[in-house]
Amino acid sequence: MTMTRRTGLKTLAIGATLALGAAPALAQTQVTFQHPIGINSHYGAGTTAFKETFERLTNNRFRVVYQRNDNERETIEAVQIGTIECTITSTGPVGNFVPETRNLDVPFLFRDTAHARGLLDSPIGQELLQRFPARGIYAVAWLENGFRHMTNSRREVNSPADVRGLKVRTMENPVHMRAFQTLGALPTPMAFSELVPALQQGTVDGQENPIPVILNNNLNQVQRFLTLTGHVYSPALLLCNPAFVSRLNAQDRAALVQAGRDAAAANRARVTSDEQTGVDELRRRGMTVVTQVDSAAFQAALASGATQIEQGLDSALLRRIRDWRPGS
Ligand code: EAX
Repeated sequence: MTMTRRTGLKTLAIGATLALGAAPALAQTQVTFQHPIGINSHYGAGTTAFKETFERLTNNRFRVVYQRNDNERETIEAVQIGTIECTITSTGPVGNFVPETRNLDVPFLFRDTAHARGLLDSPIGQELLQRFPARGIYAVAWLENGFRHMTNSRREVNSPADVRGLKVRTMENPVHMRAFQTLGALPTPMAFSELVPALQQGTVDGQENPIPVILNNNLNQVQRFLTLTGHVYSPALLLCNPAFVSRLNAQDRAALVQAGRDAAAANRARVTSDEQTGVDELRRRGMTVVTQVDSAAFQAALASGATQIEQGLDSALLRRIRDWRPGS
């Protein structure tokens, strides 16, 4: 295997050792894909589907290589400067790059998964994707992280009152931080890469994430209590470096778009299956799970702080999202 380097993209000559009468070596361009949580996860299902489709539709002129990176802000910056080609990230830190996406991070904004997925696939969701190029990022597709739930190692959380005083790790997301402040918690923003050590050392008592993340990252090993708050929907995005995309010919660009669609479908299917089986699995791993949650109380507690939580957001867009119905 020989390596040559050209404009940051790696071109690989495969079969260079096959000297005698061999067909000329197939030049392959490497597409470096980074995201957290590993390949055996809801994000990994997206990456695997993307790889399969993109390599097939480009006749293996490209090779998608996955690398784990649990710091989403870092992977977005790497996509912007072109040290990697693509990433899958939650909207957690994305608002720091494309502030319009923060509108999606409001607690209890989406009624259910169908509302969230439908809205993101609708013109409203697609319009938001068009806000990325101006910030040096090509947004390929909406993927999914899932509805977020609370875990902690101090006590069972059954109502908003139980959250008061808990040190809770949040994503680097001011909307989420304001929401937990409203509940009387002490929010600490940090990258996912710092979460497990912070929980082990007791820097924070708890955190909140969708079942696929808690499951696939074995957070049951550092957290005792899980409460199915479902307090906010967590979208994810497949983002690529604009220069990489602009170098693609029309056929390869179409392959990228199709690979994005297949990635979204595989990712969502994995979230659905993790959510169906994950709670029992986490209970089996020893977590104490609170399923009967007073969701109305959480919604009321957060509604009392709505002005503060939604400050600086687009109230007209929030109304459109809340009012969205399939076919509307
Ligand atoms: O995107 O930071 C988080 O809690 C995210 O949910 C995680 O990185 C997966």
